[in-house]
Amino acid sequence: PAIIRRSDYRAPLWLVPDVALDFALDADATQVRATLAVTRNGDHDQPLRLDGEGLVPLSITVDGIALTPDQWSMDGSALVIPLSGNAHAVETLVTIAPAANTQLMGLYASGGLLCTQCEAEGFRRITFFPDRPDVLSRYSVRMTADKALYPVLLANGDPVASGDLEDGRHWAQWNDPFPKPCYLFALVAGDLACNADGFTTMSGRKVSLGIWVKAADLPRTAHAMKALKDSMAWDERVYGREYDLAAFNIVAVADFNFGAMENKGLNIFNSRYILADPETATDMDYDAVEGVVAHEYFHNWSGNRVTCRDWFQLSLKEGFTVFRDQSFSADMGSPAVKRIDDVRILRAAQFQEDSGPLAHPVRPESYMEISNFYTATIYNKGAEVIRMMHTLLGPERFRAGSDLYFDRHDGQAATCEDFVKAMEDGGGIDLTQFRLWYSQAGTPRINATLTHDAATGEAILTLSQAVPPTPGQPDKKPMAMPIRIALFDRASARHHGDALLHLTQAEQSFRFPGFSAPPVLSINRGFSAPVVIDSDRSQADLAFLSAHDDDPFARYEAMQQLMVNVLVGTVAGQAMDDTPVIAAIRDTIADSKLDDAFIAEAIRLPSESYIGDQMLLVDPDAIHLARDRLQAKIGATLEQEWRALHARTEANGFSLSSAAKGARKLRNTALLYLSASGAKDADAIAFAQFDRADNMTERQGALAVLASGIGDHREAALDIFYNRYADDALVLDKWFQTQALAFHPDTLAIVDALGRHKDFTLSNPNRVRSLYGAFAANQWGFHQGDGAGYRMVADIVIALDSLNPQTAARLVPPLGRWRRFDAVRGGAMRAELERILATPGLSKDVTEQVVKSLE
Ligand code: BAL
Ligand code: ZN
Repeated sequence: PAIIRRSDYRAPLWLVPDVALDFALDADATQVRATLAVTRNGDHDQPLRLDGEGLVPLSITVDGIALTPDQWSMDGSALVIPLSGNAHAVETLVTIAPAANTQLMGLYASGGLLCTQCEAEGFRRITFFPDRPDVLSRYSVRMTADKALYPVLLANGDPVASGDLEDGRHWAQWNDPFPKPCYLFALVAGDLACNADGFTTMSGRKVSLGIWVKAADLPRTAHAMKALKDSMAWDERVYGREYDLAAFNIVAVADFNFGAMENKGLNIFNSRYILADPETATDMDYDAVEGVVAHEYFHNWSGNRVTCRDWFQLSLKEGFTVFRDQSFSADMGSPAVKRIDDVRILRAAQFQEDSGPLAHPVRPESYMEISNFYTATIYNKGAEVIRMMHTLLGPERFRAGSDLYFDRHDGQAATCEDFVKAMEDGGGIDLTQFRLWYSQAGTPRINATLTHDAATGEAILTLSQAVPPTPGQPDKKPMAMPIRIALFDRASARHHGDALLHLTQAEQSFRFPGFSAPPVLSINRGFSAPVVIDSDRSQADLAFLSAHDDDPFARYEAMQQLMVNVLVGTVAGQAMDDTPVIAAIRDTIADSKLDDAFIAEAIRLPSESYIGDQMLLVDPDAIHLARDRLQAKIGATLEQEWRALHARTEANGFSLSSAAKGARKLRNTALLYLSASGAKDADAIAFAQFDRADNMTERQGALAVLASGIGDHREAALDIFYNRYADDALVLDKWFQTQALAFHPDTLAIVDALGRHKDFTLSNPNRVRSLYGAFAANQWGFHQGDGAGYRMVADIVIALDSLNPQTAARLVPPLGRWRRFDAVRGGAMRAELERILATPGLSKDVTEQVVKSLE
């Protein structure tokens, strides 16, 4: 496949200020008539070139006159029309088949609905158009459809008119006054019920809000509606951004490649990020609904009003919007726990990506298939880059920078450089060196050494940095970053305040006077920079910080590092002293000043894959054994504590308060450790929690414990769960996922059998991710034995590629980590990549991921 390069960017030759679309909707054959007002952009004699994919023009007219076959041509799948003047009206007619669209890109059918997904390049599957984000158009959209099948017709912008037709069909017209790129186009037709509400903006305009779902799902939309209204108010308060149309609609669909999509005025969501009630959604699901609703809403400014010039700038909207949704969720709940969760996700997904064959900068230089670049690097590292600017500038100057960015670029397709420049100009800062965060891939490693000069009473912190080589980038320059630290006096367990250090050089020393004795270093507080810190802090210092650090993230981190050191040492065959870990856990659960949610985060063992990430060569079996044994020992040593905690966190009645959510989290953790203790009644206690729970958090928590064991209640619980939720796709996903993630010796065979279960289907991305996405993230299961796990995932990649290449390509990266495993495993992983690559007709999505993974 061809490689698209950032350096090849050229402004569009033709612009399309206005578009009129007329859809005669039908699941099998939809007619699309598109009328484009096109204008020549600049002084050139190039023809109009319209992207298309799988389209055949049934008629083409220019200024009302039908073209003869010699007046247009196809270049590959693009339509090329020479035009004489500088402005014309070009009309095309095509027929598309939504029901046959298994890629879920363009216009497709899902559960009786017709809906669209156009980002990044799906619009070209609907009609001929310059499908690039720097062509902004005003859209007017007319839809006609069978009224019985599709009583609701929605599109971007505001509704203008509607009416009935004679043949049982009806029509609706929607206009969107804001120029937008075609990736933000959307329509939905279907039999939908509406949770209708309203919001009055800060300038007093009334906006009608609608969340559209299947009628039976209506009771599960209240949380999403609350999240939407909270988001609208938050964006006004924190960023001064007001909503701009009279209507804002959200539709939930069951089959969706992304989590959701920010189409102007008509967000389309994967139903898992809209629907929530206590019976079917965990607290994590509730939080995800809130976060994703906010994310898509915030895109109205960071993405829609100001969009991206080209797809290399994707992080301009995604990194910034993730930062915005993270900040929002922190404000709505616990900032400490939100930060811990976000860093855990960053490390699990982005640090892995950044250290492997698919590493790329936040602003990539090239791609084959842009769908492969909706990555943790673009989203999560991109958000960390914005967060660092926020840290460097402080909230007021950051706000001045964001105000300038929105004012300067409203209605434009902008670049990452435009954003940084606005931060410089608005915030009054020089970000010259900081820009490297956009161009250099790889996670910087910071070595921190603290010494003490007894003669001068100074503590001296020396930081050195190195950015590892990544594909195409063998040599790196030192980066600029904010490192927040504090130095604790051992005797008083206090410090003199945070210091924000500006690390800019390969090596830098910072001196702190006033220490008669060596202090304890708390570093990268709040995770101020997205880096790996190597420090020589002793287990005693880490234990000190895990008891006393007043920065919640740093306290959590000290605890995690304490555990990691024991686990990594054990895997390396050393006899490790685990008593500091157990003591720290005992003290943490006894600390009445800590809230339950934080305690649950702090005492949980690092994941097997995170332990693996600390090693050059991952030994999945040794890691599993070491972690399992430590968990069992913590369980057994503190058995009475776990019993007490499990009893103390039992609620009488469901609530979504932070305290109630924290108690459920801690209750599940207590159950996990109690089960690990080997106590004879643990299986029965887990089953009782499973059976009696009045909410999904506790029910699934108990199911996960039971599914990982080989106890008597395992099969019964799985059967009960299945039968109870067999008709609920989102909960059935949990049933698949829980088994795929289980620490069970037979996970491979279980997943293999689940792949043949009558409820498994390749046509639903959520189901595929629940089973195979989860399994590939289960380090012990996926990397077990003779490579059968690799073969199973490769089989799915091959089978899925012909249906939905975008989702298939997302299963490739776990196979690409072959360098990190022993020769036998690594060889087996490579062999599966080679087998995928040899498949005839492989998509460019999968080809790109596999080729890069093999390099
Ligand atoms: N723009 C794709 C989905 C999202 O990031 O909101
Ligand atoms: Zn987004």
